[in-house]
Amino acid sequence: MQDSTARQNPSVAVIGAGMTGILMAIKLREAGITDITILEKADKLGGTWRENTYPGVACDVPAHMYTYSFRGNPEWSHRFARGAEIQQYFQQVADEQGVTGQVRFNEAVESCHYVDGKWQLGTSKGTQLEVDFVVSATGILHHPAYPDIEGLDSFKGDMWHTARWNHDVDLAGKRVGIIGTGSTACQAIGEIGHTAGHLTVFQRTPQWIIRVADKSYSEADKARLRGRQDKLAAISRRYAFVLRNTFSKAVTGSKLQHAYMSWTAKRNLRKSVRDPELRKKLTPDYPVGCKRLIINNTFYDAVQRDNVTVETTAIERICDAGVVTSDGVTHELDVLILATGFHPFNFMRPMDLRGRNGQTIDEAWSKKVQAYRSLCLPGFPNFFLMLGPNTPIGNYSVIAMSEVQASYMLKLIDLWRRGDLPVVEATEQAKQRFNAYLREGMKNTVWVGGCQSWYLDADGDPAMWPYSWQQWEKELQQPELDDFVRVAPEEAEPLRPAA
Ligand code: NA7
Repeated sequence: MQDSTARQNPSVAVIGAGMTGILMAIKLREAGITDITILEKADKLGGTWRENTYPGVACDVPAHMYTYSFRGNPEWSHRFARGAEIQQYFQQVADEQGVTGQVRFNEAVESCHYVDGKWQLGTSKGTQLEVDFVVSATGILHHPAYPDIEGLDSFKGDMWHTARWNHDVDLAGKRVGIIGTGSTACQAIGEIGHTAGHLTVFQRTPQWIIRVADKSYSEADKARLRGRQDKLAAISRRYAFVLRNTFSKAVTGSKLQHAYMSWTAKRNLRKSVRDPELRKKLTPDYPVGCKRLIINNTFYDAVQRDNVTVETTAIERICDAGVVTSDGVTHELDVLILATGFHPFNFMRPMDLRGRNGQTIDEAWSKKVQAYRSLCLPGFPNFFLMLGPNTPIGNYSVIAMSEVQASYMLKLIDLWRRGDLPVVEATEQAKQRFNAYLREGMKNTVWVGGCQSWYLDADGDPAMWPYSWQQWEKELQQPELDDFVRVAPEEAEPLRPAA
């Protein structure tokens, strides 16, 4: 074990400079840890908000709640902030806090191996780094999922994924197709329905949608909030109170809240879509909230425009001219947009991550993608996975979740600094206990309602937090020492062969 002086200022590598990476850099420094290296694969920070620039991109959590608790933002233009201003907010906070200057841009971590009590990192620039701790802040939804449809590459027009928007192509007057009707597609359709000559929406599964008024903030509104972090915090708390007691409860077992949420979504569809045939096409056959509930005010209006068609016949293949559906019709297109979501279980891949004894992350996760408290992986000492498996709580702010995780993680690092933990490594038993507890809670949730969604892992189990927000906060208040390895494996007495 290192001596206590060497442990006072551990070296930490933070992988990723998105919302959680920026947060970690700030929180580590507040805890007196100064030896921090932030490695970012791209040339800008911002993560998901840097990558998603499609028309209509916005956050579906109210902006005043989708901020760091220590830095409210008086400048939001709308209740639901637009992608570009969220990106600007993160950029601004990182600049103010001196984080931007600490980021090594265009430097992806390619390998990360635990060797002799330290993490050794190799980057795309060919540099090597040795640190005590690694924080993987690589985000959940950043590996675009391309659909496995025959002939996808044969399409002769322009084609792109929503997370790789091609701003060089003007959609005005063009025949555009979009595959998918998730949160991203609904936002994009609301915008491109106005510009495309004709838009065909290829819908495999309809979604439940609710409207929440998106008020815009005037200059006077903003002026009232400038310099008033107390007021901003109060607004954030009000939104958090509402979300915790409505959406979060509705998806995790409250029958009353779920009935209300269902009524709201069904009423929205009934009131918004006049044509009964179209309404039927847009009516899901699974419980409200089973897939992530879509908060959107533009989709239903867009699909009722004369230049927009909702196509529900299954896609058979893609050909050079467009999309061929199973009824034999070829939908000729100039542009095909893939709003087909992300691979949420890839986390820090394709990084070559190896823990103790050379165990790879693929080996550790060969049976199931699981963690202890979403954050720690047995066999991977002093390694933290921000927003890891079972973090999301339905439609809640991931920033709030990250802040709770960050504070829990710093308590663990403190235990290591004081020498109370030889390494920060959850035991396999603790991980199994934690995951059994999650499975138990999952039975009461709406996510086991029989739908397909990115919430589900390869076995069809929801990788969500199945209890309340309050429970999440309470359980991450203090680490339970017994759930962690107490003797560093390399220092444990070697087992004697039986006599
Ligand atoms: P989602 O919510 O995963 O939506 C993906 C959409 O793409 C969904 O409608 C899928 O239909 C559809 N899809 C995926 N593959 C295919 C194929 N092969 N054929 C037809 N349709 C397909 O991703 P989003 O980007 O919208 O949202 C992700 C999150 O980002 C969102 O929840 C917010 O948190 C931010 P399906 O429903 O599977 O039938």
